[in-house]
Amino acid sequence: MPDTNLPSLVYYDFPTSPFCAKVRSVLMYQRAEFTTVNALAPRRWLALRRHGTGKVPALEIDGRMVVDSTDICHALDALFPQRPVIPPDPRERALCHAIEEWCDESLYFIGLRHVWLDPANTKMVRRRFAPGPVGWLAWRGYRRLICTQVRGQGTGRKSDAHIEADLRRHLDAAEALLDSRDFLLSDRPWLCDFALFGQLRFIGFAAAGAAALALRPALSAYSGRVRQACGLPVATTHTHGGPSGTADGSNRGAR
Ligand SMILES: N[C@@H](CCC(=O)N[C@@H](CS)C(=O)NCC(=O)O)C(=O)O
Repeated sequence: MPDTNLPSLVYYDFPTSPFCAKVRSVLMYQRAEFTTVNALAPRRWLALRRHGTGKVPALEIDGRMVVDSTDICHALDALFPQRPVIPPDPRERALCHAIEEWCDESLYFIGLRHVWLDPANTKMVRRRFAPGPVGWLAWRGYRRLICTQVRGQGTGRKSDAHIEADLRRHLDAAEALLDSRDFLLSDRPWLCDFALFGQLRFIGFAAAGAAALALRPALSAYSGRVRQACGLPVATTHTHGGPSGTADGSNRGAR
């Protein structure tokens, strides 16, 4: 018989999104029971536009739509106190927040630029959309949206060499933060770890990102530890091309 004390969780997912990887890994870490839905199916997408920001991830908790990966993870932290993701100590909590924001608001744009603006990845991205003219139009429209975002934010206006140096500095920082620890703040993962895991995974989908990460075995081992904590298979995570899921929203290879 289903446990009626458990909340009903309906998770709006897209396999390649770094923010979805963050929330999905938190859900799995917490051993939550949830239903995953295709966020790009027209009916779901309309629900997202009506009740949220129109972005993924989103999580319906007992019928209440929560949007933005940070808000979702805070809501999950409250729902599953036996496996918290927000540190109780105020200083650790503040650090966790600052690192999470760095991942979400800074690292993300490097991944976005690599994946969408580097011609080396065009074919890989196009394959995620349906074949034929409708898929082509969807890909073109989404690409235009992303290019506008990345150029407006500034990362899309930098040269390849500039971005390479930025990424190197970020990855140096991630390695230095880890030092000899298993996770960023302690011997167990907190929300900042799930955020970094999601962005490293996304950066690794791009050819240049995968090449940069291949030189960082400490970061690959770290991603492996996060996966293990979530009960995910410890596979090679930084693989150019990413999971096999497609932009039709199917969840094949979402992990
Ligand atoms: N701050 C948001 C960012 C979410 C986000 O940008 N999601 C992207 C996918 S990676 C999206 O839905 N983009 C579609 C759009 O901008 O319309 C979060 O943490 O959830």
